[in-house]
Amino acid sequence: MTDTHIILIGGGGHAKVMLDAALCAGVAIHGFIDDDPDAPITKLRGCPGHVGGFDEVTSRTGCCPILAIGDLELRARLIDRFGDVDFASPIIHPSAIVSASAGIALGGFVGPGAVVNADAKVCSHAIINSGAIVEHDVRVGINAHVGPRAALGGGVVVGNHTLIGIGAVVLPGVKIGSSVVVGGGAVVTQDVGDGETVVGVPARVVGVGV
Ligand code: JB3
Repeated sequence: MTDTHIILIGGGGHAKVMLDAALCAGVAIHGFIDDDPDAPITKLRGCPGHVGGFDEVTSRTGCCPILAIGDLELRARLIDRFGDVDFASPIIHPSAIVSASAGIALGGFVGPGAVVNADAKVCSHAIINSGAIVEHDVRVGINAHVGPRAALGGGVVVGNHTLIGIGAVVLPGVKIGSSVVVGGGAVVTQDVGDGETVVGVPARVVGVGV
């Protein structure tokens, strides 16, 4: 699919990072949607124009939105709201190392210095943030977020809408459910159930949110 007009959904800090990656990769961004027309992204050189609301995207052919907001619950709501709109191809920073055998699905983002290794699968709308490491045979679920400098060992499974916090480590083969929060800097040594929040070294369950 050739993206004609990529529209960033959101204009805050995460959108700035995505715009930066797109510009470095030579990917043209047509505009951004945000509730605030003066959102932070407008301060960036090369910032695209603020376009109208959702109708602007869903009604115009050739418009391909991509989520550029960090909040996973909001992202999940927006995915539902957009329905079967064609989302944009993933935006991948040119400094990221992505194996030829890895797969990054539509709407994904791979940040600067990230590594996605052999046979890893990153599902739609997932975020692999700056410097994160996704090792071989890992599966990152829909709309999951692997935070900056987090590291997923070989064969790890991450569920949908799950946050792996900044600098967290998940040992090889561990399975993490959906809608999980792994706290920043945690070291996950055993499987984590849906909706649980785990923190610490070794990571311990501190709450179940689902
Ligand atoms: O930690 C890192 C590396 N990045 C964080 C990222 C993952 O999440 C970042 O530091 C922030 O914590 C967060 O980035 P995000 O989501 O860009 O946060 P913020 O700077 O607050 O920008 C959110 C933007 O989304 C604001 O400009 C809001 O106006 C806008 N927004 C909120 N709700 C919305 C909606 N925009 C649209 N189009 N629709 C909405 O419903």
